[in-house]
Amino acid sequence: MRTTVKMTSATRAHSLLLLVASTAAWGVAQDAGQFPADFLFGVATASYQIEGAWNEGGKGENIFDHMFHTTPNLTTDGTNGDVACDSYHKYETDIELAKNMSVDVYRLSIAWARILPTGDINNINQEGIDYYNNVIDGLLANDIEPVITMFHWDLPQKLQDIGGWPNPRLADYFVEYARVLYENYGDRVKWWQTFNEPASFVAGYSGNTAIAPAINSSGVGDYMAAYTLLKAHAAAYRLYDEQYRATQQGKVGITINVMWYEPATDAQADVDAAERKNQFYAGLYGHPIFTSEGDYPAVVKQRVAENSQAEGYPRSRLIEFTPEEVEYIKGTADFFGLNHYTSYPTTEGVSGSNPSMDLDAGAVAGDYTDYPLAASSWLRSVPWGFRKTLNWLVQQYPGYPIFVMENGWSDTGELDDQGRIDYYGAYLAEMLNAMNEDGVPVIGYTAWSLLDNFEWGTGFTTRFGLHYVDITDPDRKRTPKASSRFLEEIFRTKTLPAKYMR
Ligand code: GBH
Repeated sequence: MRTTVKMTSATRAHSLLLLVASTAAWGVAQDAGQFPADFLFGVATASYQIEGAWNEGGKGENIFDHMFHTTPNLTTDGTNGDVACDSYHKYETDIELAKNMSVDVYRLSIAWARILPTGDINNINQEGIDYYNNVIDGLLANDIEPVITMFHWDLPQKLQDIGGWPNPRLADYFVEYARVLYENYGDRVKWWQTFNEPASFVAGYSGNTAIAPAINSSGVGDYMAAYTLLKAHAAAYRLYDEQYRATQQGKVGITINVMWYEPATDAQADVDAAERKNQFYAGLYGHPIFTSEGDYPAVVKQRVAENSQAEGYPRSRLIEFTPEEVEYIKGTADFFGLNHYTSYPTTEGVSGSNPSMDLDAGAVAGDYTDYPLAASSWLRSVPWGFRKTLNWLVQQYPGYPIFVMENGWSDTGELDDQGRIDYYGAYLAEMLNAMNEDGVPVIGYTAWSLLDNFEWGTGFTTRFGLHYVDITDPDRKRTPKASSRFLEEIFRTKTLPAKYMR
């Protein structure tokens, strides 16, 4: 029995009600897990992975269109996002599916090249503006609040032609794009994230062949991209703060992926290596924004500078911030958007090419082979790592509410997806433990993903959906999986069944 649950008197009455509900549903009322009444539950998607219609409605070419059209068979099954789930045409169906899951919020991303086909505001595509107006209005008409990601990796190709994110001028383009979004949607959209998973898309410059633009400038271009996106993020936040917050009264954050790197042994060298890995992977983006001192983590600055010097570079491969830039970026978020999937046992050692972020981190991530493996080779169910991640974030970045923007499990498309149910049950339990026992301020959670969508490297061979999508059907028929029913009940009752509590 849990006795340490913190409860305000305001939530007590509501919780009592839910206790009654959970008694009826599961029998063991006292052990069910309780979310706050105002907790935001929902599902998440991303434009390139669901929309399709790659050349319809006035949309410009983006870097994934370009990469997949010029380099065939990059994905495991040879698919790409040309049609994906066809959500461009089927958004009303998708809203209905979300509605059927009793969500409070729906997280989607906007395709920059649908709004600005060539990336700049000299050419604004009204059809693109209208499309997202329809989606946003459709959500609101169903009492679902939109949570919007401005950038989930699908950069307009024209901006890649001038160098992409390593070009610091991209920050100027991004802030103009953000302005168009605030102007057109800010009256109705109250939750904004600038970027989804910086660490994942700067990998497009680290030689990762499945993430566009698939440029190999490892240990150089990826740090440049990180520098630019941090300035772009800060500029978009400050624009909102200065010109829109007073009237629109929304929140602006950024979503950072934090895989958990756990020391493989008690040896100090491994403890230090795991912490370094967390700092190189998550801290590189979190530290400049969410700490009171700002700037990149000291260990990152020091190691990249030392390695660069040893390698004969005339300067650090990390583009260092001026004191003015440190101040400019510091504090530019209203919440911490978190994507969390899994954990890795970590030891001190050498990994990665020379030069690379991995080599700079000086850590080796292993594999928890005793834990359940998803269809994705990188994903195991290690629930306790979620609780550790949440506690680490509070300790590193005190004072920021955490909105979990992605968490999910891949299989090969089973409708009776018990593996996904087990994953969600266990991860939600650890999130509740972090909230109720450790006092971590988690305010929302959107599950990845509403649909079996196009997965970046593995196409449709690994499926994260709460709904099955038949990609051989021109109509892309959607079928609810058992997990969608499982989460629906949790979302509606804001209660986690007792049997999942741990
Ligand atoms: C998220 O990335 C993305 O935001 C989302 O678009 C995606 O669909 C979802 O997760 C599921 O993958 O292939 O061994 O080189 C999660 C973080 C980082 C996980 C890159 C996969 C590649 C590992 N991803 N990583 S590997």
